[in-house]
Amino acid sequence: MVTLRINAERLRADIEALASIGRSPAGGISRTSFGPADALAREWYLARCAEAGLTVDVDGLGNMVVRAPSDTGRPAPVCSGSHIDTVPNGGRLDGALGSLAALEALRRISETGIELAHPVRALVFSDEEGNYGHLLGSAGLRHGYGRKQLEELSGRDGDRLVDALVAAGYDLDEATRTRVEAGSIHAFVELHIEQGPIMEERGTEIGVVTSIVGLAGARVEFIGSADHAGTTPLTRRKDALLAASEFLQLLPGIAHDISEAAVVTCGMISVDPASQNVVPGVAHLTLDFRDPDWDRLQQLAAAFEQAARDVARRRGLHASWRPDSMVEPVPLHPEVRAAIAAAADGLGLSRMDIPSGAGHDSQNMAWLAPTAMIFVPSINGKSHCPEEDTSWHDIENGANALLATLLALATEEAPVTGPPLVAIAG
Ligand code: HGY
Ligand code: MN
Ligand code: MN
Repeated sequence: MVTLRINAERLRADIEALASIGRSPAGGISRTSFGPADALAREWYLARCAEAGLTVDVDGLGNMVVRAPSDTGRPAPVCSGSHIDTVPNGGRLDGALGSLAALEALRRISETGIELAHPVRALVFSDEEGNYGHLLGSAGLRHGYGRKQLEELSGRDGDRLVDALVAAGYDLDEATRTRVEAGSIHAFVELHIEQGPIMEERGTEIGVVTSIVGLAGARVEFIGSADHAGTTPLTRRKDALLAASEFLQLLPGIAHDISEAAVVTCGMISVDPASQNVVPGVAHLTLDFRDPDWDRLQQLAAAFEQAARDVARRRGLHASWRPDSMVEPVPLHPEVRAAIAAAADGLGLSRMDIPSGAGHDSQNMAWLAPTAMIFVPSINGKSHCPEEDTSWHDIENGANALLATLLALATEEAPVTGPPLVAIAG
């Protein structure tokens, strides 16, 4: 058995350095994919890789794949990684931890020159936070995007993905060629913060993630009539915001009737025109909804759309519903989970099985390679906000569990014989 530990000081310095890029005045970190802070973070990351003598390939969607110069890709590599983009005013660990721990693991492996049966690679996926599309970079690796599909994707600010890609120096033809064949990766492991309160409440050091929730969303518009706020009687208005408000109040009840595990969120709302003295003519909403069950996720989508149409009709307005592409819930791979559990046990760390209510790139990687995830506790369960944090002790434990898992997979001490998800699900 190969025993190796990460360099905790170096990992901490990296986490702190990356956290200084994209600091927002509101106290958190804003590194929207393909924006200026994301570009600086990528530059910083590439410099860390160069400093360590590692080679980086960047694909047409900006996914970064890091390898030792001796790695020819044969036999198939064991990969690990996460993302360095953030939500607006987010925390310093969501994605950053798994990206930097994977780099640290690869650095330790390459500086010690351990003999492995499979090379180890570190990955950083683009736009995991879905400014332009749920788990954009890993979705590209999984199924590829055609030019028309890329052209249809737009971000929170209404900007088009293709314009953002071109402005950031990417080639759109290359973007459409981004794809990985199922089976070309031996195994994939992602370290991530839990982003919820359960591990901390139980005092558990390592989470062995069993499954990842299904993700869906939509852009909804209520189209009424803009009118004078002083002269239009309340009975004669077609107020788009009031319709939106009635619709939003219905959503938790609809969700609960379909599934006790479902969650639904409206995180963005805007009206048009936006003026204190004008009745809103149009209200634009974004919805995010999730469920661990694929059929129920589709039922939720149908029920929410119907509710929007019913509210609009009752009030004499129109509703439009533009669905995001849905991401299926996935079970994680039993053999990779077993490798994580054995690594935690070998390090003397307490562990528990835990499902993920957050989305992750592993959700796409599971279709390409046997995949599993490691969680570490989140302080007060906070995430997607500036308070997001994990103790340095838990970070070190998680990174060591990741390194031990990667080594066990890469030396074949932990055999992975099972197929990726496509065959399990089939
Ligand atoms: O939204 C999510 O679950 C993830 O953090 N992208
Ligand atoms: Mn996130
Ligand atoms: Mn994340």
